[in-house]
Amino acid sequence: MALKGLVTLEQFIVDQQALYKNATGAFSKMFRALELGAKMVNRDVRKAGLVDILGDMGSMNVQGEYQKKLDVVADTTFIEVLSRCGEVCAVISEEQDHAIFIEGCENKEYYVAIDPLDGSSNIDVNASIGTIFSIYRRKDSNYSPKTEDCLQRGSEQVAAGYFLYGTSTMLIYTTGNGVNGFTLDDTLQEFCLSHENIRIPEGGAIFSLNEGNTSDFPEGVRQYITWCKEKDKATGRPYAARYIGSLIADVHRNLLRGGIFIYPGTEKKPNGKLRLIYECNTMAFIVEQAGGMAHSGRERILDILPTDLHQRSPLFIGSADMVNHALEYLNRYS
Ligand code: P6P
Repeated sequence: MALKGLVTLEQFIVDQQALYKNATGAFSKMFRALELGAKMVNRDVRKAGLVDILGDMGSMNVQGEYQKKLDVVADTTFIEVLSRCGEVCAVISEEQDHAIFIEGCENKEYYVAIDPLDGSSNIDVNASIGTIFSIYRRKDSNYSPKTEDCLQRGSEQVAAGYFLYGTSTMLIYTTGNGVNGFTLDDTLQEFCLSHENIRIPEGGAIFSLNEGNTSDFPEGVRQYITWCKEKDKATGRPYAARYIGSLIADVHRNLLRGGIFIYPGTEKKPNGKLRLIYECNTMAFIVEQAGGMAHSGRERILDILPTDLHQRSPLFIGSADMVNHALEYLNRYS
C-alpha cells in the first residue's frame, strides 16, 4: 500500500478530533487504550491453539455461562488498559457481575460498556469472534460514579464499535458521523482505514438466525423466514441463510452485503439471549449510522431505557427494508 493512501487510526482520530472545537483529547486516549487492548487480545486469539488458553475456565459469568479462558483474558486486558488510560470512571463488562469503578477516576465523565470477547462458543473451533464496546458520557460527573449512571439509553452513546478477529482483524466504529472500518496491518501493527463511510444496502438477500430454535420462535418470525425461503425470481428469493453464531461476524457481513440478523424472544426467553447495553445498543448505533435499522420487535433498540446492566433484548437488525418487512410479519401474527 503506497504510503500516500495510508490513513492510520491514530491519524483519523486526530483529524476527526479537529472537528470538535472543545475536544479535550480524552476521546483519543480512550481509543488508544481500546486499540492496545485489541492488539493484545488479537495476539492471544491468534496463538490460542499453541498455548493453554483454549477451553473452559471451569467458572461461570453473571449470565450463567461457562467462561472460556480467552473470555477472562480479554476481560482482564480491557479493564486494565481502560483503567490506565485515566479517562474512564467505570467499565460495564459482560464478564463482571457489577460495574467496575476505576480508582482515581471518580470525577471522569466517560464510562465504557464492553463485551470483551463475543462469540465464545466459536473460540475453540477457530471461527470469527470479536470485542464489542460502547462509550457513554455521564450526565453529571461531579460525584463518584454509581451503577445508575450507567443505565442510559443507547441513543446516548458517544461512540460504538467492534473489533473483529476474523480472516483479518478489523475495527468498525462510529461517533455519530457515519461508520468507518480499519484493518490491522500485521507488519506495521497499525489499524489502517480500509472501509470509509460504510453504508448498509437498503435491501438484502441474506437472513441470519438460529433456525434450530424455530419451534420456539414467535409465529410472525416463523412466517417471515418461510417467506424468505420461498422461490420467487422477481424478488430474488429464496434468500441465502447464513449464521456464524457470532453476533459481530453475522452483523458485519450484513453491514457490508445487506441482510437481516434476528435473535427473537421466545416464550421461555421473552427477551431473547443478547444483552441490551453491550451487544444490541452497540450494533444498533453502528447499523443505524450506516443507514440500517435495529428494533426489539416492540421498539427501536436505541430508545430502550435499561433497568439492569445485563438485561437482554430481542434483536432485529440490518437492512431497513428487511427489518421493516420482518416487523410487519411480527405485527400481523402477534
Ligand atoms: P445461539 C455468542 O455466544 C452470542 O452471544 C452471539 O455472539 C451470537 O449471536 C449468539 O450468542 C449465538 O447464540 O443461541 O444461536 O448459539
